[in-house]
Amino acid sequence: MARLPCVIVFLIATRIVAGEIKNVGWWKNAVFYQIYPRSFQDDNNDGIGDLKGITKRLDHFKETGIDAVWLSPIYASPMVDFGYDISDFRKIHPDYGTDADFTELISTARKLGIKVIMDLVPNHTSDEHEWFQKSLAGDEAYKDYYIWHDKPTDGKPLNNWISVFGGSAWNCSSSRPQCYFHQFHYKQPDLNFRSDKVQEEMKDIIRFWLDKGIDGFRVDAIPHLFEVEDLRNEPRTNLPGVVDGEYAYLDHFYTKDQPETYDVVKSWVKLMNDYANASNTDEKVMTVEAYTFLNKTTEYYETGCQIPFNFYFITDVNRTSGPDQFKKVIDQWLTEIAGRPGAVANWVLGNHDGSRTASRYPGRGDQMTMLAMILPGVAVTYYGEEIGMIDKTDISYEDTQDPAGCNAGREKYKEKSRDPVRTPMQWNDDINAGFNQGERTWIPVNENFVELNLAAQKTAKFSHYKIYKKLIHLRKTHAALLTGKVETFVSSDKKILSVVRSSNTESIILIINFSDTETVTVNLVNQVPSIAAGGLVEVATLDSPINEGSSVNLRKLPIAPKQSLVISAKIQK
Ligand SMILES: *[C@@H]1O[C@H](CO)[C@@H](O)[C@H](O)[C@H]1NC(C)=O
Ligand SMILES: *[C@@H]1O[C@H](CO)[C@@H](O)[C@H](O)[C@H]1NC(C)=O
Ligand SMILES: *[C@@H]1O[C@H](CO)[C@@H](O)[C@H](O)[C@H]1NC(C)=O
Ligand SMILES: *[C@@H]1O[C@H](CO)[C@@H](O)[C@H](O)[C@H]1NC(C)=O
Ligand SMILES: *[C@@H]1O[C@H](CO)[C@@H](O)[C@H](O)[C@H]1NC(C)=O
Ligand SMILES: CC(=O)N[C@H]1CO[C@H](CO)[C@@H](O)[C@@H]1O
Repeated sequence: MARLPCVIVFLIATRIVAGEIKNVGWWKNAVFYQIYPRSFQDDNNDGIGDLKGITKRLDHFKETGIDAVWLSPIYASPMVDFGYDISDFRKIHPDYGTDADFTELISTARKLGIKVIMDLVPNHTSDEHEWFQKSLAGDEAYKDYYIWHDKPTDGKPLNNWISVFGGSAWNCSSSRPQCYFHQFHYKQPDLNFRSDKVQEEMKDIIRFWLDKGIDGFRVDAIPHLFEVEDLRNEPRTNLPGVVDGEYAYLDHFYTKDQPETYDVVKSWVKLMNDYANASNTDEKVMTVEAYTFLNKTTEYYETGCQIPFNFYFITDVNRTSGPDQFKKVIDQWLTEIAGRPGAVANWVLGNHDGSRTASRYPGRGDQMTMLAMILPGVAVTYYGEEIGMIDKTDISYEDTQDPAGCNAGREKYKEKSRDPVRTPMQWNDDINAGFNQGERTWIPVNENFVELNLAAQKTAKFSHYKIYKKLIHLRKTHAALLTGKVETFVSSDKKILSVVRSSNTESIILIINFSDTETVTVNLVNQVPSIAAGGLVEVATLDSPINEGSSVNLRKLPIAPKQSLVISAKIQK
């Protein structure tokens, strides 16, 4: 009898605490920031950025108004593909620190209100992973963890599938008389997601990191998760100049975008929701990297995944694109969103695989930041872009670290190496740009750090950083940007793009002059008849003749070459 009250109390307590996901939708207007851990901050002066370094720099995000950071892989790995080849999904690579360092990072971030997202690399493991070693040895429990097929007796390849890195996607092993499938490097064997055991392993890994207090995952190269079971040959693309063995030689209808992939993502999202619900934590977030057709990328919204990355500002427009092409890229995503209830847009400007925004758009980096920040939904920033860092294009072959660059050889490494976008963060004008105080850095610092650094931009009257920070402030304080509708316009002379966000009382208008040579005069009141003729300039690009804080006549607004303005205007009743 004496025990009964305890049981009752326990049940009541459970009912009160469990069963609620907190802060649902916290991410809907958030700014996400990608940290490349090797290059962010090196605390122990070994030349490589680390977790302790990131923890010490978390104030930067708080001060700037960044809501969430995602860390590129920090897991144990032989580093054949800089951490995208994982040998233990639960261990942290010693280059980056210890479990204790990670715990400290998470708890400090939580105190500051900054969310932390981790990379999840599910398509394969390293061939040094113990699962593969056991699978290779024919261990019954691990036999089906990877995609194995019998070696053809005639010595021909199993089928015509080609790996993303080139060459056959099959490796016929000597110790197990079968061949395993690898979408990427042969040292990255693909996991078999048709095995329930593999599915459970991956869920355990997700739970493992959720238990450490993280806020979600960014899932890497998701379209490659499944391939057809019957190993049909893929058809040729017949692209000119592409030879057999190159990835572009085939159309990847049978090794990409399979319907089963969406079911797996759905099961992960459900796991994260159930987890948040049971532990009464804030909503967990999933972002996916899915380079594929627009309709296949946005299909991930149907799984409950909140942020299928929108890379169209990276892949479909460039410095020569006009306002029409920008409008098309913006409108097509917004149209897809409109057809998917609950979906929120997102805009990615750069990442560790491409070229930096300020290099892709010379003199127009701030314009791109303005687009990502003024358009509705989530804005995603790659580290260093808040200060307009540019590619370091003069890294020598000897100093090259990226395997993609090294493998291309001395003649061609510059075409392939991604090192130029991975140089140390430029904090200040001290030794090694404040990245560390050591003798060396794992990859050279861009010499322009003497002028181009965060500390200098904080003290300057106008700077890339000040523009970036002001834009975040606007997003958080103006209803037009939080929940307002969006319209896009191209002027009749095809020189000006405007993005207009409106609440009931105010419009926030981004105007971009695409002309490199002449000042264009626009009449915004013609485009948005409800606004007052007097506007306030909230943000202006650096050498704009019209400064922040100026009052302007929206019926006759001159925009200098290459300049952009963000203006607020009241709606007239
Ligand atoms: C959260 O858990 C409660 C109680 O278990 C359940 O009733 C509710 O439907 C769950 N909510 C979500 C969003 O999963
Ligand atoms: C896979 O192929 C590579 C290159 O041909 C070879 O060096 C390697 O040993 C193979 N791996 C296995 C497990 O057979
Ligand atoms: C998706 O887009 C591709 C390429 O634009 C197109 O071929 C395909 O028919 C579309 N699928 C659906 C279901 O609309
Ligand atoms: C920009 O895009 C256009 C059209 O897609 C393409 O023809 C051109 O080569 C690209 N320019 C650069 C610098 O990438
Ligand atoms: C855009 O820049 C061009 C080139 O300097 C200039 O002629 C034009 O007037 C500018 N547009 C606006 C709207 O001011
Ligand atoms: C889904 C997944 O993990 N994809 C990854 C497969 O491997 C390549 C090469 O390492 C990565 O770039 C992908 O992101």
